[in-house]
Amino acid sequence: MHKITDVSMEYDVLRENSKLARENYDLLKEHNIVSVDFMGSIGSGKTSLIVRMGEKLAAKGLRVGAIAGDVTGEDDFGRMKKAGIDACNCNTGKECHLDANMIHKSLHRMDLEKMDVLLIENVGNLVCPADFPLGTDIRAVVISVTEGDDMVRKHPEIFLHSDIAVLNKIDIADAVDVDPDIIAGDYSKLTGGRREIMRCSVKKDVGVDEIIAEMGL
Ligand SMILES: Nc1nc2c(ncn2[C@@H]2O[C@H](COP(=O)(O)OP(=O)(O)O)[C@@H](O)[C@H]2O)c(=O)[nH]1
Ligand SMILES: [Mg+2]
Repeated sequence: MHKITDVSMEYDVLRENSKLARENYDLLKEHNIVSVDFMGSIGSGKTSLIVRMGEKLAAKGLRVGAIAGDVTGEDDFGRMKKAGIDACNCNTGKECHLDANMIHKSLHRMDLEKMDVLLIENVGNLVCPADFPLGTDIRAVVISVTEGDDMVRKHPEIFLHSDIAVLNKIDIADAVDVDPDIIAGDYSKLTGGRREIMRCSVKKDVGVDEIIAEMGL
Protein backbone atom coordinates (compact mmCIF):
# COMPACT_ATOMS: atom_id res chain seq x y z
CA MET A 1 0.00 0.00 0.00
CA HIS A 2 1.29 3.52 -0.83
CA LYS A 3 1.98 5.94 2.02
CA ILE A 4 2.11 9.73 1.72
CA THR A 5 5.94 9.66 1.99
CA ASP A 6 6.18 7.20 -0.90
CA VAL A 7 4.07 9.45 -3.07
CA SER A 8 6.04 12.62 -2.33
CA MET A 9 9.37 10.81 -2.85
CA GLU A 10 8.22 9.62 -6.25
CA TYR A 11 7.08 13.16 -7.05
CA ASP A 12 10.53 14.54 -6.13
CA VAL A 13 12.32 11.96 -8.29
CA LEU A 14 10.14 12.68 -11.30
CA ARG A 15 10.42 16.44 -10.82
CA GLU A 16 14.23 16.21 -10.62
CA ASN A 17 14.22 14.03 -13.73
CA SER A 18 12.13 16.60 -15.63
CA LYS A 19 14.55 19.38 -14.66
CA LEU A 20 17.57 17.42 -15.92
CA ALA A 21 15.69 16.34 -19.05
CA ARG A 22 15.13 20.02 -19.82
CA GLU A 23 18.87 20.67 -19.40
CA ASN A 24 19.67 17.76 -21.74
CA TYR A 25 17.22 19.12 -24.28
CA ASP A 26 18.78 22.58 -24.12
CA LEU A 27 22.32 21.17 -24.42
CA LEU A 28 21.35 19.09 -27.47
CA LYS A 29 19.62 22.08 -29.07
CA GLU A 30 22.68 24.27 -28.47
CA HIS A 31 24.53 21.78 -30.68
CA ASN A 32 21.67 21.45 -33.20
CA ILE A 33 21.39 17.73 -32.48
CA VAL A 34 18.14 15.87 -33.21
CA SER A 35 17.63 13.13 -30.64
CA VAL A 36 15.46 10.04 -30.31
CA ASP A 37 14.79 7.83 -27.27
CA PHE A 38 14.07 4.23 -28.37
CA MET A 39 12.07 2.44 -25.71
CA GLY A 40 10.53 -1.01 -26.08
CA SER A 41 10.59 -4.66 -25.14
CA ILE A 42 13.67 -6.80 -24.71
CA GLY A 43 14.56 -8.28 -28.09
CA SER A 44 12.07 -6.21 -30.11
CA GLY A 45 14.86 -4.96 -32.38
CA LYS A 46 15.89 -1.62 -30.85
CA THR A 47 19.63 -2.12 -31.43
CA SER A 48 19.01 -3.54 -34.90
CA LEU A 49 16.89 -0.49 -35.80
CA ILE A 50 19.46 1.96 -34.41
CA VAL A 51 22.26 0.25 -36.34
CA ARG A 52 20.24 0.20 -39.59
CA MET A 53 19.17 3.82 -39.12
CA GLY A 54 22.73 4.78 -38.27
CA GLU A 55 23.97 3.32 -41.56
CA LYS A 56 21.24 5.03 -43.56
CA LEU A 57 21.70 8.40 -41.86
CA ALA A 58 25.48 8.23 -42.32
CA ALA A 59 24.90 7.54 -46.03
CA LYS A 60 22.93 10.80 -46.11
CA GLY A 61 25.97 12.59 -44.71
CA LEU A 62 24.69 12.93 -41.13
CA ARG A 63 27.01 12.37 -38.18
CA VAL A 64 25.35 9.85 -35.91
CA GLY A 65 25.93 9.26 -32.21
CA ALA A 66 24.26 6.70 -29.98
CA ILE A 67 23.94 5.82 -26.32
CA ALA A 68 23.56 2.13 -25.51
CA GLY A 69 21.46 1.81 -22.38
CA ASP A 70 21.66 -1.62 -20.81
CA VAL A 71 21.59 -3.00 -17.29
CA THR A 72 25.03 -4.47 -17.78
CA GLY A 73 27.55 -5.39 -20.48
CA GLU A 74 28.79 -3.98 -23.75
CA ASP A 75 26.94 -6.08 -26.33
CA ASP A 76 24.79 -3.35 -27.87
CA PHE A 77 27.55 -0.78 -27.49
CA GLY A 78 29.84 -3.12 -29.46
CA ARG A 79 27.25 -3.57 -32.22
CA MET A 80 26.85 0.20 -32.56
CA LYS A 81 30.59 0.83 -32.65
CA LYS A 82 31.04 -1.92 -35.24
CA ALA A 83 28.47 -0.14 -37.42
CA GLY A 84 30.62 2.98 -37.31
CA ILE A 85 28.37 4.87 -34.89
CA ASP A 86 30.03 7.15 -32.34
CA ALA A 87 28.57 5.28 -29.37
CA CYS A 88 28.71 5.65 -25.62
CA ASN A 89 27.88 2.77 -23.25
CA CYS A 90 25.56 3.50 -20.34
CA ASN A 91 25.04 0.66 -17.86
CA THR A 92 22.25 1.27 -15.38
CA GLY A 93 23.28 -1.36 -12.82
CA LYS A 94 20.01 -2.41 -11.26
CA GLU A 95 17.78 0.24 -12.83
CA CYS A 96 15.20 -0.92 -15.35
CA HIS A 97 15.28 2.35 -17.32
CA LEU A 98 17.58 5.20 -18.30
CA ASP A 99 17.00 8.54 -16.60
CA ALA A 100 17.88 12.11 -17.47
CA ASN A 101 20.84 12.15 -15.07
CA MET A 102 22.46 9.14 -16.77
CA ILE A 103 22.01 10.81 -20.15
CA HIS A 104 23.38 14.07 -18.75
CA LYS A 105 26.56 12.23 -17.72
CA SER A 106 26.79 10.37 -21.05
CA LEU A 107 26.42 13.60 -23.03
CA HIS A 108 29.39 15.05 -21.18
CA ARG A 109 31.46 12.04 -22.30
CA MET A 110 30.59 12.56 -26.00
CA ASP A 111 31.83 14.98 -28.64
CA LEU A 112 28.62 16.89 -29.33
CA GLU A 113 30.39 19.21 -31.74
CA LYS A 114 30.71 16.29 -34.14
CA MET A 115 27.13 15.02 -33.98
CA ASP A 116 23.94 15.76 -35.95
CA VAL A 117 21.71 12.96 -34.67
CA LEU A 118 21.69 11.12 -31.33
CA LEU A 119 19.93 7.74 -31.08
CA ILE A 120 19.45 6.51 -27.51
CA GLU A 121 18.59 2.89 -26.77
CA ASN A 122 16.69 2.64 -23.50
CA VAL A 123 16.68 -0.48 -21.33
CA GLY A 124 14.35 -3.17 -22.69
CA ASN A 125 11.16 -2.69 -20.71
CA LEU A 126 7.62 -1.59 -21.56
CA VAL A 127 6.84 -0.10 -18.14
CA CYS A 128 9.48 2.02 -16.36
CA PRO A 129 11.02 4.12 -19.19
CA ALA A 130 7.65 5.78 -19.84
CA ASP A 131 7.91 7.84 -16.63
CA PHE A 132 11.43 9.12 -17.30
CA PRO A 133 11.75 11.46 -20.28
CA LEU A 134 15.40 11.98 -21.20
CA GLY A 135 15.11 15.33 -22.96
CA THR A 136 14.99 13.98 -26.53
CA ASP A 137 13.00 15.52 -29.38
CA ILE A 138 11.26 12.24 -30.10
CA ARG A 139 10.26 9.27 -27.98
CA ALA A 140 9.73 6.06 -29.94
CA VAL A 141 8.51 2.68 -28.72
CA VAL A 142 9.53 -0.50 -30.56
CA ILE A 143 7.68 -3.78 -30.20
CA SER A 144 7.73 -6.85 -32.41
CA VAL A 145 5.26 -9.49 -33.52
CA THR A 146 7.12 -12.14 -31.51
CA GLU A 147 5.72 -10.70 -28.26
CA GLY A 148 2.15 -11.62 -29.22
CA ASP A 149 -0.76 -9.44 -30.30
CA ASP A 150 -1.61 -7.94 -26.91
CA MET A 151 1.30 -5.56 -26.13
CA VAL A 152 -0.64 -2.35 -26.82
CA ARG A 153 -3.55 -3.52 -24.67
CA LYS A 154 -1.24 -4.59 -21.83
CA HIS A 155 1.07 -1.54 -21.86
CA PRO A 156 -0.98 1.46 -23.01
CA GLU A 157 1.04 3.97 -20.95
CA ILE A 158 4.27 3.64 -22.90
CA PHE A 159 2.44 4.02 -26.20
CA LEU A 160 0.68 7.12 -24.89
CA HIS A 161 4.04 8.57 -23.78
CA SER A 162 5.59 8.02 -27.24
CA ASP A 163 5.48 10.10 -30.39
CA ILE A 164 6.09 7.14 -32.70
CA ALA A 165 5.30 3.44 -32.31
CA VAL A 166 7.05 0.77 -34.37
CA LEU A 167 5.95 -2.83 -34.94
CA ASN A 168 9.05 -4.79 -35.99
CA LYS A 169 9.69 -8.29 -37.39
CA ILE A 170 6.66 -8.30 -39.68
CA ASP A 171 8.67 -10.73 -41.84
CA ILE A 172 7.92 -13.50 -39.32
CA ALA A 173 4.35 -12.58 -38.33
CA ASP A 174 2.90 -15.73 -39.93
CA ALA A 175 5.53 -17.96 -38.35
CA VAL A 176 4.60 -16.76 -34.86
CA ASP A 177 0.89 -16.77 -35.65
CA VAL A 178 0.34 -13.08 -34.98
CA ASP A 179 -1.87 -10.81 -37.03
CA PRO A 180 -0.23 -7.32 -37.26
CA ASP A 181 -3.66 -5.82 -38.03
CA ILE A 182 -4.80 -6.62 -34.48
CA ILE A 183 -1.85 -4.70 -32.99
CA ALA A 184 -2.35 -1.86 -35.47
CA GLY A 185 -6.05 -1.73 -34.57
CA ASP A 186 -5.32 -1.58 -30.82
CA TYR A 187 -2.86 1.27 -31.34
CA SER A 188 -5.23 3.21 -33.57
CA LYS A 189 -8.01 2.80 -30.99
CA LEU A 190 -5.69 3.87 -28.13
CA THR A 191 -4.71 7.05 -29.98
CA GLY A 192 -8.29 7.90 -30.93
CA GLY A 193 -7.66 7.05 -34.58
CA ARG A 194 -5.05 9.81 -34.83
CA ARG A 195 -1.98 7.60 -35.27
CA GLU A 196 -0.89 4.44 -37.04
CA ILE A 197 1.74 2.03 -35.80
CA MET A 198 4.69 1.90 -38.21
CA ARG A 199 5.22 -1.66 -39.44
CA CYS A 200 8.74 -2.68 -40.32
CA SER A 201 11.23 -5.47 -40.74
CA VAL A 202 14.66 -4.21 -39.87
CA LYS A 203 16.07 -7.50 -41.07
CA LYS A 204 14.56 -7.19 -44.56
CA ASP A 205 14.95 -3.40 -44.60
CA VAL A 206 11.21 -2.82 -44.96
CA GLY A 207 9.69 0.32 -43.44
CA VAL A 208 12.91 1.76 -42.02
CA ASP A 209 13.05 4.63 -44.53
CA GLU A 210 9.47 5.53 -43.56
CA ILE A 211 10.45 5.64 -39.87
CA ILE A 212 13.37 7.94 -40.71
CA ALA A 213 11.02 10.19 -42.71
CA GLU A 214 8.45 10.24 -39.89
CA MET A 215 11.20 11.36 -37.53
CA GLY A 216 12.06 14.18 -39.95
CA LEU A 217 15.66 12.93 -40.34
N1 LIG B 1 13.13 -11.88 -38.14
C1 LIG B 1 13.57 -10.72 -37.68
N2 LIG B 1 14.45 -10.69 -36.67
C2 LIG B 1 14.85 -9.47 -36.24
C3 LIG B 1 14.39 -8.26 -36.80
N3 LIG B 1 14.94 -7.23 -36.13
C4 LIG B 1 15.73 -7.77 -35.19
N4 LIG B 1 15.69 -9.12 -35.25
C5 LIG B 1 16.42 -10.08 -34.40
O1 LIG B 1 15.86 -10.02 -33.09
C6 LIG B 1 16.88 -10.25 -32.11
C7 LIG B 1 16.88 -9.11 -31.09
O2 LIG B 1 17.24 -7.92 -31.76
P1 LIG B 1 17.93 -6.70 -31.00
O3 LIG B 1 18.14 -5.63 -32.00
O4 LIG B 1 19.10 -7.18 -30.22
O5 LIG B 1 16.76 -6.31 -29.97
P2 LIG B 1 16.78 -5.32 -28.72
O6 LIG B 1 16.93 -6.16 -27.49
O7 LIG B 1 15.46 -4.62 -28.76
O8 LIG B 1 17.91 -4.37 -28.92
C8 LIG B 1 18.19 -10.37 -32.87
O9 LIG B 1 18.52 -11.74 -33.00
C9 LIG B 1 17.88 -9.75 -34.21
O10 LIG B 1 18.65 -10.25 -35.28
C10 LIG B 1 13.46 -8.33 -37.90
O11 LIG B 1 13.00 -7.34 -38.48
N5 LIG B 1 13.08 -9.60 -38.27
MG1 LIG C 1 19.46 -3.90 -27.61
